[in-house]
Amino acid sequence: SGKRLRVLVDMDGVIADFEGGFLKKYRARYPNEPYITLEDRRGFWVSSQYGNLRSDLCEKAISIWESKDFFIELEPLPGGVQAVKEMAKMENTDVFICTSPIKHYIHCPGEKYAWIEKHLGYDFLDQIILTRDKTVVTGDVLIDDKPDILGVEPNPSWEHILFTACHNKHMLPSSSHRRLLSWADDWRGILENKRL
Ligand code: DGP
Repeated sequence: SGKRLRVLVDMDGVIADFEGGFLKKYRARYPNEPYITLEDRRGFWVSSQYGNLRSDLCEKAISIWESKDFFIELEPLPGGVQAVKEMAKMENTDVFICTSPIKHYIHCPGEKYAWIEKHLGYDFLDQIILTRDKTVVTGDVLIDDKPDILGVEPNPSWEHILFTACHNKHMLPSSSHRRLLSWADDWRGILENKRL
């Protein structure tokens, strides 16, 4: 058909290595405290799992991503930046980075813009959508590692493609989700399928 395809790509856990960046900085700041390896991560909320390990570790975990330079210093996940650049060059395709900033807003939103400029280039700053509710954003696909994407719109326009991450890889195959196992997986096939 002649219609353009709108692809929404999440940032943390999809193109930026939030989990790896968190663990590295948590261990550096709290070298004598217990931690959860990426292999043992379960559940989307890092602070919940750390709080279950020991109640005071919840706020220690939060202190990491609320710190200056946490978001700008996240490493790109393998293949993510290249895939997004490639996607953006495809015919009849509009790509947006759709990301939820944390509510401690002093550093995070600006550093997310800086990360996009650094890794995807200045022109990509036009493609950023910062929202705490992705259900009100319209699109054909949303590539996101969060298993439950909820908000005020009960029937979002996008199909949620679950991007595999350490915290969701053990989840049983869900009838409501197709998966992208990594950026080496067939994201082009998913896009071509959505164009039909
Ligand atoms: P998104 O990936 O766009 O859904 O954004 C979710 C953000 O929340 C991302 O920056 C990761 C962060 N995050 C991960 N675990 C926790 C947590 O336990 N508490 C809070 N407040 N944020 C978390």
